Amino acid sequence: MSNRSTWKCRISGEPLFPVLDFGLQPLGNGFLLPEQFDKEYFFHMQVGFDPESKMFQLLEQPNPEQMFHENYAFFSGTSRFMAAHFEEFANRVKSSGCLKTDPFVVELGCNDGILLRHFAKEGMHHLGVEPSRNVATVANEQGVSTISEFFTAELAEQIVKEHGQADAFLAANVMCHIPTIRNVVKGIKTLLKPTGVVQFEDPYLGDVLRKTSYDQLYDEHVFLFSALSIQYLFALEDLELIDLQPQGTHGGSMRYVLAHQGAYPQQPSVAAILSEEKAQGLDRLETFQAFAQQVARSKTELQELLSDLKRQGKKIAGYGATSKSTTILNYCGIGPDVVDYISDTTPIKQGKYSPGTHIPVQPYEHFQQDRPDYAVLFAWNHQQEILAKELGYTQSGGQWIVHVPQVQILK
Ligand code: DWN
Repeated sequence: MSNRSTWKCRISGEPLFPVLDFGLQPLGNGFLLPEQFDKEYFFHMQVGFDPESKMFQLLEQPNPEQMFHENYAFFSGTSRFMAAHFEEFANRVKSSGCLKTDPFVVELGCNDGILLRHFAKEGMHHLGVEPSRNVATVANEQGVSTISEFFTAELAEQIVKEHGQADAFLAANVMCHIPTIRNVVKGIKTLLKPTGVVQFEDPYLGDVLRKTSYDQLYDEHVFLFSALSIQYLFALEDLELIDLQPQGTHGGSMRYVLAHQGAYPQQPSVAAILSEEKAQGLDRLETFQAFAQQVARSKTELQELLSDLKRQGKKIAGYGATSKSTTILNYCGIGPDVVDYISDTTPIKQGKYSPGTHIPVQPYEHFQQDRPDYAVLFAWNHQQEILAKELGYTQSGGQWIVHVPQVQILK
């Protein structure tokens, strides 16, 4: 898969080079009931690279309305560690000096208000923009003023008319979901005060390649960003990187800090990380072709490990019905004959079945009583928090399987 395709880069308009093919995939968060199995939606998930914009992206993506709606299954508040992370994020913004007199803070994709509530509780002028109506309702109930809309350049003009320009534009795990990101960046430029600062974070391409965490690719993640690709994208609207802050969340993320060209000095982190990325080859097609081979190897290793355990008669469950697990289960062909059920604490997922491979999702209490021989840690990005919580399971002989950074049974 290395010839240019008819698919075009969403940033530069150049033809994409396809590098990965995951076959037919359902919606990552499309947990469903048996009566919905026969009309389940699938799309051909392929991933390509554009050497011009340096953007790594899905070729095809389902419509946003199909993915983000009134039954969206992911609530940010399910992890205590993430709640602490967002408090730290809010404190960093507050102490960064970008919030001037009577500041206005906007967050794109504020989910249940996990970040914005730290501004709301101080009575700060704020606005959340969240397309999934059910999570937007939770945010409003928490005192976070939220409108349920998709953010666009047109909406940005409307917000400026009603609220004025913003001192801070924030987003966490959102920007990489938006296929029309060029329009969003245009909106950010309109919305941002001359002294305003953009701060957003997303899973980081450099970590995905280093850890073979290919499960960060699913319908919702249309892009996996690097600093190189973000630099290219925002330069189209005369916005520039002023800082880069690597994060440990979601298995390795990057916080991108940007402002209008020339408004702030550039921190040394920018030059340092851009040059690390060139050394890692994030600007070269060959790097992504090598990644595709790592992904194929990881698939074989996971299939072999699970088949071997099944041959020994072991009981295997999944832990965390993550969006990421949808890619692994469908790509590796793992169904309920291998993984009996997936434990998850999110009520909206419980009693449903995993997208595509139809493994039952059970409440956490089921896992606590059942104690399977092995648990596949699909929520591997929360490993530290989960292993601390599950000391009892581990001490009673339960074993953990992870596929990141390599397929293994944890010692
Ligand atoms: O970008 C996105 C990220 C931020 O969140 C979205 N596209 C969708 C979602 O991705 P995900 O589902 O892969 O995220 P998580 O945070 O890895 O999901 C964790 C899942 O595991 C949740 O369903 C909750 C569950 N969980 C659990 O059952 N017990 C989580 C923890 C920490 C636990 O102890």
